[in-house]
Amino acid sequence: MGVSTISENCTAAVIARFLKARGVERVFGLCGGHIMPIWMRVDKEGIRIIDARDERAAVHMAHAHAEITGSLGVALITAGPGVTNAMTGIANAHIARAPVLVLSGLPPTLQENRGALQDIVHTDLVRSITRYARTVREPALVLQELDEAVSRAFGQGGDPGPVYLDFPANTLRGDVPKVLQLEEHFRPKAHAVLPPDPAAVAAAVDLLWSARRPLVISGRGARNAGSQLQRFLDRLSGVYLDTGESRGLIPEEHPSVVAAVRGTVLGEADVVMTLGRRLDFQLAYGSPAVFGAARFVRISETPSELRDNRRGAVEMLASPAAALDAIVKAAGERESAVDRSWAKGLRAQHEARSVKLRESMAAAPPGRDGRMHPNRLLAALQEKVPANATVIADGGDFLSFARVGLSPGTYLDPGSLGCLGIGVPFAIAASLAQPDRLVVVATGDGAFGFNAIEVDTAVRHRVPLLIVVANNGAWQIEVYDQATAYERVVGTRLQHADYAAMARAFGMHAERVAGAEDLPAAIDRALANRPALLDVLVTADAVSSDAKSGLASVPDLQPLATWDDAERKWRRQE
Ligand SMILES: Cc1ncc(C[n+]2csc(CCOP(=O)(O)OP(=O)(O)O)c2C)c(N)n1
Ligand SMILES: [Mg+2]
Repeated sequence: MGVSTISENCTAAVIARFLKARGVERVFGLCGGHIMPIWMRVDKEGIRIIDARDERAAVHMAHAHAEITGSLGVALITAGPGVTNAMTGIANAHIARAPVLVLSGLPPTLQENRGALQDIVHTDLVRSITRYARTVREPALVLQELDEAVSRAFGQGGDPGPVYLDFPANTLRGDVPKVLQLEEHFRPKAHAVLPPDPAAVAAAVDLLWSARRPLVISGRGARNAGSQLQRFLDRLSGVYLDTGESRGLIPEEHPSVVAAVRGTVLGEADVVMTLGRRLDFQLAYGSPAVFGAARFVRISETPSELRDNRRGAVEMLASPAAALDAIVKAAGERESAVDRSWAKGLRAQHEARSVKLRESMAAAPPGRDGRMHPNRLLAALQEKVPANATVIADGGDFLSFARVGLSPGTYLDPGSLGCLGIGVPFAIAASLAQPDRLVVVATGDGAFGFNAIEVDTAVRHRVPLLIVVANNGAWQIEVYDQATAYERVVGTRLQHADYAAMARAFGMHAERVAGAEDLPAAIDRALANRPALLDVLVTADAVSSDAKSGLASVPDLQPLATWDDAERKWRRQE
């Protein structure tokens, strides 16, 4: 062959060495000629390649790797349809603000614009869903582009999120001059700590420590500040809500945790502190219609989480861990004005509701079709799944049930993009990143279908995950919306397809379960034979809280019907 990648100084080799130097142990990808030089060099560096069956799944995997480890997730995808397939995954990482590096190829520059195979301008396609999207044609500039892209991915100077680079095939084969292979570009960069402004710290202490009913809400940006947050909550004695983005950050036993009475808390708090959390649709956009006259303290090291929708009485562009430490230190021995009986009352309500939920889940009656309630399945799973397990929830109704019904150590779901299909790919990356933990996918049958082929990837790479499909033969949350709002159901019913047989075709242990009494033994067998899939027939009659709240019907002003009503009323007043 005339073209080869044998030179130790070719661009592809330098890219692979860069990834190695940055501590990348595995990349997720799908091969193609336009990236072959990188693919082969990455392997030669001893970086493991997890070869997926769709570029979208590969990017979902890189995304989950980033979420779970806090380090860079890397996806290696080919040109043209490789990039267009990947776009859903990139968009999801963009909304989630996850540090993902996507690398792709291009036809050789000598064929540019001549109608070459897979020639399409990728950077234009991904521009709006990446922090940085560039084509690198000059080998001499490859290292500085990689270095910059990774810094942007981690949000140095902006928001974190996915970044994209591609390289024409001839660039990958071209040599990077030795003198330009500078150590400063290879060297891993420490995450810069943004110290809080002392004046803002003093103002935050004044506001929080004089509040009667302070509420703290954490999100993505708080993930590495768990111990600092716990100390802060111990001192303040306010109440606390995690959100999907930072689920499990504070242990359930902590007296500030009041997740089960979220709706009440939002309306009662007088000071609300957001820590690395956007005031997005899950938090009613921070609207006064829902939060009343509460004043806000906004803390984040990321602009998008600092002042979206509501301005803070105090705003701190600072690293959450450093900010919390500074606040606790500045508060010193000062006694907070928190209404202890209010906080205690909410905690008691939370505990009572949680206990009631557990009891009612295990006893949930079957539907009119005689099939088991999804909560029966979740109760059986909760019994068997260790407390430190990672759960990936996916689907419509079933996601809604699983979010409440399972209490794992780590939790991921489709996030604010509502990106159905992340289940299996997220779980593959999560399991590889946490080999000592059980990783469970709890997915609706519809959601499972998008990336169902990735059971093959799990088998080939011996990834010991457990997939549980809640098979109600429908995109059920949409069925419910149609039936209640339109009195007609169209294009939302599926079949009770045999997903267990499908998984067995790829060599996975799989069983179909129809009876709730058969679940414990089936779960035991599945846990002992991972990777495994359980295809569990559940009733379509179960109405989830997301279905009831009107989330699926997309009201005009707010995501939930009650918030929408409140917002309407509030806007009408003069
Ligand atoms: C990629 C994508 N397509 C469509 C939707 C709209 N959607 C949201 S929930 C849902 C139904 C999910 O069905 P399933 O996974 O079977 O869960 P179920 O509601 O039946 O429990 C659909 C179609 C979406 N969020 N994402
Ligand atoms: Mg379904």
